[in-house]
Amino acid sequence: MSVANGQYVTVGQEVGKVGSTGQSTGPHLHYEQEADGVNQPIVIDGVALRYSSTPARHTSGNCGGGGLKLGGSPTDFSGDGKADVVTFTHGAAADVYAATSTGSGFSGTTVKWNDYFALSGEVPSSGDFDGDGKDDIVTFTRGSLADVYVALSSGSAFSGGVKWNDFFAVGGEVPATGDFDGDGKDDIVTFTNDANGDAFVALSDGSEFGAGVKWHDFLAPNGEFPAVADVNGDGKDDVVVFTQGTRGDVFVSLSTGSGFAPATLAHEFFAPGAEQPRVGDVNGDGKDDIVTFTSNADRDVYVALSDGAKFGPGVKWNDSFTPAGEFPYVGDFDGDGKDDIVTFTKNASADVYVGLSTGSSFGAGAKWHDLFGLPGETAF
Ligand SMILES: [Ca+2]
Ligand SMILES: [Ca+2]
Ligand SMILES: [Ca+2]
Ligand SMILES: [Ca+2]
Repeated sequence: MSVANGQYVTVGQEVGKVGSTGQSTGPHLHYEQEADGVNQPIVIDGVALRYSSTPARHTSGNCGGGGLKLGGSPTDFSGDGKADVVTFTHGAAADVYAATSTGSGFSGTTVKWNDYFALSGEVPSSGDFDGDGKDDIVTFTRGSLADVYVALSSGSAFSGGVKWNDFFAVGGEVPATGDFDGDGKDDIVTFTNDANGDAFVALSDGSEFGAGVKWHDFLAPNGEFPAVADVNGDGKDDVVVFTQGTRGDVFVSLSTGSGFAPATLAHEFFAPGAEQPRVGDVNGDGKDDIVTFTSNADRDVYVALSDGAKFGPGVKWNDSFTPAGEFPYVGDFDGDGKDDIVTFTKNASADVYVGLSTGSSFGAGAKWHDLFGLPGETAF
């Protein structure tokens, strides 16, 4: 904090800096304005901030999924070739709702797929861990327990959570999923994301994840943003690292099937600052590309296509998609082989918009669902 308790402040004065402490998963600042215990409207840089829906706490709601380093994961829970969406309520209920794609919308507003999974503070993700063609869900407790639970998809529900690893992604590490050995079953990776920059992988055997093995000893250090993608299209998932900040460098570390090769610079200025980087094969050539959402008043979406080793120039594929505060993601929602974009507004109306890929641009956002991914939930 930049000011003392009880200090008088004026418009334009710095009251605190963004940081990452406690249970947080990314830089953010808790901020609230109260008068006699009642929340007052907050506007910062012309953007109105909402409050959490939890009545016992008056906390700004800008600390939700936006801080999570979720770069992309498979979400075809029904196994029909079209990506679906899922939301984790966390809190006491810890419910999981999924809405499946019809190719032109998401259906199933209130279809609960699991009623106790991914408690508050845990990091959920998705992948096909048993290799049956239907994507499953995983949750990383992190902290000192560092347990990993999987709930397999039946195509219309997720099973009860089963512990697949009992020591992986410790403390505030950044976990992700991908098929790193190319056997058709998605595995897990965790980045210590600190000065050590270690990356550990635990391979799936279809019913559990093996012990974590160090696959790289300096990848995505110091809060950089790691994502998992098959950049060279060989069937083994690789790691893409966005340094963000003022450099905006992008590094790629290819999977050898048993380790990650030395990282190479693959793009020189992409997803700088607080932009939201993602990965996916947006032109359908079998090689995963990089996407960034400026997530500001410009609402721009830029793409850089993979040539198998590097990413080409950044090109604007949509100029009005994701304003600040929303959570964008990537998936092939219409099943044409080209990954599309989705955004969860994460406000009171909790709308979900999709922009379909033409192979060289994303179409205008169309509302595919009108109440999904409420404030405080993790939806992707
Ligand atoms: Ca695998
Ligand atoms: Ca690869
Ligand atoms: Ca591609
Ligand atoms: Ca598509």
